[in-house]
Amino acid sequence: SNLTDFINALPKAELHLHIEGSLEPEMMMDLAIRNNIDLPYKSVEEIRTAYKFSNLQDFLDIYYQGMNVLQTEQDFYDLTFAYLEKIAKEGVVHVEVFYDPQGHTSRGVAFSTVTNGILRALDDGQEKLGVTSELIMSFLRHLSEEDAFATLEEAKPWFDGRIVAVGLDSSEMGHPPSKFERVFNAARDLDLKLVAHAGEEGPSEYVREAIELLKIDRLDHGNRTIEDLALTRKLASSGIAFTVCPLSNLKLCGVANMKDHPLKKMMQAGLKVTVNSDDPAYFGGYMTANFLSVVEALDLSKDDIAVLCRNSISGSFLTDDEKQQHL
Ligand code: ES4
Ligand code: ZN
Repeated sequence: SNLTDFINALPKAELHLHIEGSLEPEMMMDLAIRNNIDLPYKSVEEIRTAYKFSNLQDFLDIYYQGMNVLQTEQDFYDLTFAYLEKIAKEGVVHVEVFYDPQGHTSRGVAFSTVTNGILRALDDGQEKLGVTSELIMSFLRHLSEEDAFATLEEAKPWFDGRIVAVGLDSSEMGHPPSKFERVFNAARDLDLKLVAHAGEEGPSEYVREAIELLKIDRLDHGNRTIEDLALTRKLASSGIAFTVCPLSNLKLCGVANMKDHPLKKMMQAGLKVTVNSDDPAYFGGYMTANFLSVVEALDLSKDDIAVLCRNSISGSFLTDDEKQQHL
């Protein structure tokens, strides 16, 4: 349609994408066969039927199960390149990809296998599709600080510009940002950029901790920030970018209806909001679908859409010169 074409035509960056969450049921079945992995599903339809979640943990259980089919460097390459092919058609010119190394090393797949497979696809994506990219390593917050430190240590050979940032994801409730203050200090000392999921299910207090204790450069989700007016004002004036994921919030029951989504209120409060897909294979859509979902439910204007796209470029970790090329 006209609106889809308008969205696709605007240059934009995806800043919140878990590459393991781009594993489509078809590829899951193919890789299960290729790697001789037992799946608790007999068909693609059965997989899709299992994707009914009532909260974040429901989803994470299925997501960690699904990633078991990823075994070889080629699997990580295929996963990543398939994602890049999809978003190249949606006007995404740059992506900052998250991955969860602990979700793989804990089941015996080497850090180097995972990382090198993803990076080889990102290189090919730049060369063959013209999509630039950066890689962000996320710590699983349900695991220990010690485990995160060990992962940081193992990643050091890739801190020469291949892994540019660390993030914090997985089960939010009961695992506040404060648990990782020392790990984030160590990552900052290594000149890495810092991001963290906060205020997805957790309270605005977790957002405050991510800002004040972890001193993050960008906030993932942050939906519940606006429950704290003083914090909202502070983050509006700081200009930190928020990576909001509308279809994710709907599928994980953060909002009962897309009309209840806080994105427009966040924009009106002066926050630098961006639109992202989170785990597109699980939540029902890639970038354009996420834009359409909020544009329709919240009656956003074409100007609003253009602002969201510009925010994604300015909120990225590209250099000022690189940003200028897209703005
Ligand atoms: C995630 Cl939606 C979401 N929230 C937290 N952690 C995650 N890992 C992958 N998707
Ligand atoms: Zn996420």
